[in-house]
Formats: sequence, structure tokens, C-alpha cells
Amino acid sequence: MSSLRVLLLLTLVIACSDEIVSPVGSDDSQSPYSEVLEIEDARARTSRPPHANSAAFMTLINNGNEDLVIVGVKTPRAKVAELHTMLQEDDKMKMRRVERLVVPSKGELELKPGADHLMFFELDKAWRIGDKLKLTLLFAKYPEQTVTLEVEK
Ligand SMILES: [Cu+2]
Repeated sequence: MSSLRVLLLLTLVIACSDEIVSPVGSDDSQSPYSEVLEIEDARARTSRPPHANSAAFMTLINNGNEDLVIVGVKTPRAKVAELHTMLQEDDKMKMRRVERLVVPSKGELELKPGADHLMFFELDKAWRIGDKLKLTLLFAKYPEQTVTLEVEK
């Protein structure tokens, strides 16, 4: 079956090369991290007036032997960027800010509507369909990852 997955302009940039320490004995010139984390289906939604905010979603795949812990997110397109999850309270699902999201070792974390997601407030201006924006994910023990993604619907 072909997946409904939309191929996006997705660029992974390993930032701050001076923070990256290559493992001793590494015999290839590629980043030691390049195969540990894969990011698929990165997309953002259009902003919702009147309290201009938005959200972004993606699937993070961790091929490594250690959990990857996301501790933050930032973008030049919003002053406030948070990690959110959904919790049930009084029979209602509500979103709540969390300090961390975990991409389990040899597993994946799917950020999607109605579940864990990235949330943005105080946008620079409306996020419109087709806008490309950069998000940088911050990890506890892993180089930050900048993803270029597109605003969809
Ligand atoms: Cu939220």
C-alpha cells in the first residue's frame, strides 16, 4: 500500500558543528548522528485567529540505542514555542505544556493533532499555506536539529 505521506521539503541541518564530537575511530566523514534521528512528515498548520497561534507536527524516528529527549523548540516565526501533550481532564481532552517529549530508542514519536505536538504563540504574522518555516528542536543530549517545513491547510 502506498502511504499517504506527503513528501516535504525537509532539510535536516546539524547545527553548531563545533559542539559535535566525533567518536574516536569514526571511519567515515559523515556526521556520527546522521542516521540516529530521522524526521518525516514535518508540517505546520495555518495560524488560528484571533489569538494567533499555530502548531507543528512530524514523526521522529530514533534508530539509536538511547532515548532522545526533546527539551524545547524554537522558531524565528514565533516568540513563544512550547512542547505540548493532550491530557484527559473532566472527560475532556485538554492540551498541556510539558517540559520534555521522548523519542524512544528504536522507536518513534509521532507529533500529530490530538496528541503530542509543538505549539506556537505570538507569531510574527499569520502562518499561511505554503509558508516555509524553520523550527529548531533542542535535545537533552543530542545536537539541535533544524527542520524546514511548510505550512499546510
Ligand atoms: Cu497545544
